Amino acid sequence: MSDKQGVYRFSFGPWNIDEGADPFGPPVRQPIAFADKARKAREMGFHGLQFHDDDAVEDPDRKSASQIENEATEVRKILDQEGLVPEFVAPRLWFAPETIDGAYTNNDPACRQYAIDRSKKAVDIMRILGAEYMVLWLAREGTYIRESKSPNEQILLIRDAINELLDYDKDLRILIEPKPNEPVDSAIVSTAGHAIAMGYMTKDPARVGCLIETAHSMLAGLDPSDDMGFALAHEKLWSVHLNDQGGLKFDQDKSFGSYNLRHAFNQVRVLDEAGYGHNGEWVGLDVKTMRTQKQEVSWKHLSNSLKTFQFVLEKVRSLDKSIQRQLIQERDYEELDRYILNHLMGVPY
Ligand code: 3MF
Ligand code: MG
Repeated sequence: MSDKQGVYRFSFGPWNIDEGADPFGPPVRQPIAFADKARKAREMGFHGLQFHDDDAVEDPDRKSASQIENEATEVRKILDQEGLVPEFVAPRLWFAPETIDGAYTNNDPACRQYAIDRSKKAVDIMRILGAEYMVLWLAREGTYIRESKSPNEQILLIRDAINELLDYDKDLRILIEPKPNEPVDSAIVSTAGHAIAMGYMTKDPARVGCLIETAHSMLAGLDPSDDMGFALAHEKLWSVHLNDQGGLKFDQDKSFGSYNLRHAFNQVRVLDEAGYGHNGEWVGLDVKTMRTQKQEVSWKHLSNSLKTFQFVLEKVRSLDKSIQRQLIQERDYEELDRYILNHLMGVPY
């Protein structure tokens, strides 16, 4: 093992074990208590959990500071009991009536103020939990019709909102999680490039990084391993959401590698070769329970994703670099393709 090969820390969010409701049908499973999800996380070998603000404190809009403190402290106790670390807190800026037409980019200044106030509450929750950073998935920053907002202004409004949060907590680190569409038709911060450029526009770029999600890159028509590489080159890849996606459809959040093993291999290859994880960067999952899954086995997508990561990691590390180098030198990329496929299929080369 070279000194670039670290030990990974894995996380997922409580929303990743869900009740199976979709736009066409109701829940098909009973809710599972947070404490049970946390216990299951530890049993499956995860090291931490991800949070939305309201995964830790239900409906924070209606809670006083002391109620928030009490509820978040209870969650922290459960994490401590299970030996789990809270990775991040993300403000849920897409559910309240104030965010119908966007959060930081809403055309109504009162709604924009709501979004900032809610984000500050999320920072407070993050501090009580002891989470490492804030993730901003800018779910409703964008448009359904182009004429409803100015793209230029939207970017400046997001910059101003991030600046206000950076001022609110001088140690705050923010990771932007880009996604090109869904729920809005056209998101304004839609790719890794947008997210990183957004960070450079803020008053303290050193505290703004990004989180790349496999499915989000694919929905933008891009290769997730290239997006990860782009962010790594900028030293901005501070977390990932691994999952899978069967092409350009709705955001499926399938188990890691379940559609395209070679995609999975290349994501892990890019991460591992760059020494990702060495500074504590998390390998986060963002995977959805299949609606067909029964209650008692509604976490298998998580354990499967973890197993696939470990399997693919072994493939990455056992790749014969001298064969790869030689084929690159000879520019025999058909043969390189053969070698990679044989390696992935476990066929002798
Ligand atoms: C949406 C997502 C989100 C984010 C989460 C944390 C519900 O496509 O990926 O999951 O990951 O809000 O930022
Ligand atoms: Mg995600």
